[in-house]
Amino acid sequence: MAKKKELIPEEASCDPAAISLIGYACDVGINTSFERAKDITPCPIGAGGLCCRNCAMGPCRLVGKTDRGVCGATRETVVARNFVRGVATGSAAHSDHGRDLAYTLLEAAEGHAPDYGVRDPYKLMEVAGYLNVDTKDEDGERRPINEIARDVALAAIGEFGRVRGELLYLKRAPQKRQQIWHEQGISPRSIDREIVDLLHRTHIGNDQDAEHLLQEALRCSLGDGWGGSMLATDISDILFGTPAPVLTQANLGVLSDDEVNIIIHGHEPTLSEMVVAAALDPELIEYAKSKGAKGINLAGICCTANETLMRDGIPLAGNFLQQELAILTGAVEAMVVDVQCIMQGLVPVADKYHTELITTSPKVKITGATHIQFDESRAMEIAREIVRRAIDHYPERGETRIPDISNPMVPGFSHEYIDYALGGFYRGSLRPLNDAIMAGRIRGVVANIGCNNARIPHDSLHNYVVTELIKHDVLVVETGCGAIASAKLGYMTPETAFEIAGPGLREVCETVGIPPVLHMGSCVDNSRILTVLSQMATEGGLGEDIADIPAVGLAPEWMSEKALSIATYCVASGAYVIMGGRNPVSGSEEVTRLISEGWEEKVGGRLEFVEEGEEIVRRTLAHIDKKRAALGLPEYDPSQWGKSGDGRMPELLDLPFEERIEAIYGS
Ligand code: NFS
Repeated sequence: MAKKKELIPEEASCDPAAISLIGYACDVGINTSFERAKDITPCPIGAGGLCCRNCAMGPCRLVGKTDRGVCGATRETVVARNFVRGVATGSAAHSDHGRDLAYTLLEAAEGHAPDYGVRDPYKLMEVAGYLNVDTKDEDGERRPINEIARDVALAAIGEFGRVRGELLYLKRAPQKRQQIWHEQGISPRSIDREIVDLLHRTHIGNDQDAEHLLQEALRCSLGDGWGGSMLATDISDILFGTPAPVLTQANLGVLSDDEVNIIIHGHEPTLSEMVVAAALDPELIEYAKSKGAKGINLAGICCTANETLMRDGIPLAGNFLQQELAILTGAVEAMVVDVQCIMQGLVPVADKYHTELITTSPKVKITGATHIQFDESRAMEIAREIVRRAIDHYPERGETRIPDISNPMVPGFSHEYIDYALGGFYRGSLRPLNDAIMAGRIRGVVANIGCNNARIPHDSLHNYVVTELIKHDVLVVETGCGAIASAKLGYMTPETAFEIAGPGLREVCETVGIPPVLHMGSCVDNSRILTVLSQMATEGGLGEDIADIPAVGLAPEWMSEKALSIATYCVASGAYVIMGGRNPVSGSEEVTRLISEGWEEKVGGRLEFVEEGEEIVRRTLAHIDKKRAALGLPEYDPSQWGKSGDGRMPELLDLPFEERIEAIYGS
């Protein structure tokens, strides 16, 4: 019998906090996703998209001489159908999240959810404008905030099932982009309709033309990016505040040895914002003290973490592959989850500890977990109940092993804040960013986003590509688990610019006081990146469309279907997108061509899957330089920059005065 492969922690992750806990799990024989990824060999047929199980005549595995399924479906059709089903599911997940927030706003505005309200009225007014909601009455007087909020919520909900026309938010894209969508017939008619339409097409006996299927995937994903996700971001900002920078910490070291630790995990801010408030309640803090704890400590995992991080500075415990590891610290009294990216593997791990895993969404129950269903009308009451339960577990805590590892970070870069940082309150603008790109101080912009994937050493590709890019003067913006990887690495402080960024990027970061890697939020907040790109395109100097900008989207460790939807809407918006890991359409050369060259001809963006970090960086920089050349911008030349700025001060201060003056001003 073959010897079982051993899990080597240093090969499974490059995060020292994760490595120590993976090692511990191996020592005590607790099964985690790292162990399971080692034990389960991925099915090579499914991995390439070649297994069709859309009807009961199959599953048909199109390998070897089998080039058609029982119904006659070709490899192209099967591979494309599998891919677009992923896009539809990802769009559904993001968009349904947006819908739930719109209903929360409606409940709040109508007085049925008394714990919620409009926290950012400016954002409400802006969104009212996009959704054609009047903010003034017939006499020109400002309507009451709650009336506007109600109408905004209803208009937002209407976008999901819009009867005629197309999504209102599409007009937020540059004119040229809107024109391309119209010419290609891919402007989404409503959010839900495109998802249903795409799923309908993949039923047996429907759309059996790979290119045609992929065309609808573009439309469906646009309903996510410029619809469901953008609404999710906007309404979260209205309800919970638009993010601005805040100082906090990232990695498992944020857990506390002498406080009640509660982890919030999942994606929606609705309950977690209430848990944040409940954890500050003096009565509950006293209750925690009565159980022997010093207080209550909250930390987040995945995108719920990103939501509360961006707005409240709640520290990050870790990203997707750290969810089981957090429980292995033995220091977590409760893990409270809502929707998406929650591993069922949490249950057996939590069973070994005093940790209570609590599901809260009406859409998510996990066998073996406690279910406390969330209800907006009793939000604070439920949050308090959850916090109280966590406190009750504190006396059951045994030995803990919290890695003493965390890094400071400054998140909170909403597009509104970036505008403000670059231009101030009265003349907020992206002009300085465009100017820096045009001059070549910033070579280009990369959005590095997406998940962890247990098939790829945890955080390794995120860390590699981000380091290489900022070294080469590329400004990196991030969301999701990619952002958490960079935060843990310590890249999200302005000081990082001195140490790692290339000379031009460093000058910009010093001038504005920003990190070279900007945390822009959760995965639905990729809509913030679309907004920034649109503004850059309309600001002038970088062409007139998103496709003209020297920018690339990366998801080097992707694994979720939401990532497929994000990648597809970024391509449909004109971006070049590279995803790491396995190519899910590798079973068909034709589909691989259709999503790259094929989509580039239609919409200007292309999607590629590349496994090696070096190649991802090479293609990214080549694309940025190609776009710079097409715009007639000067060739990237880092030797021009870095002769000014605070970053040189430590080195200059060591020089005698005369030499220092000469170094600064020349002889
Ligand atoms: Ni995005 Fe966020 Fe992480 Fe991936 Fe999951 S948490 S929505 S899907 S795993 S980045």
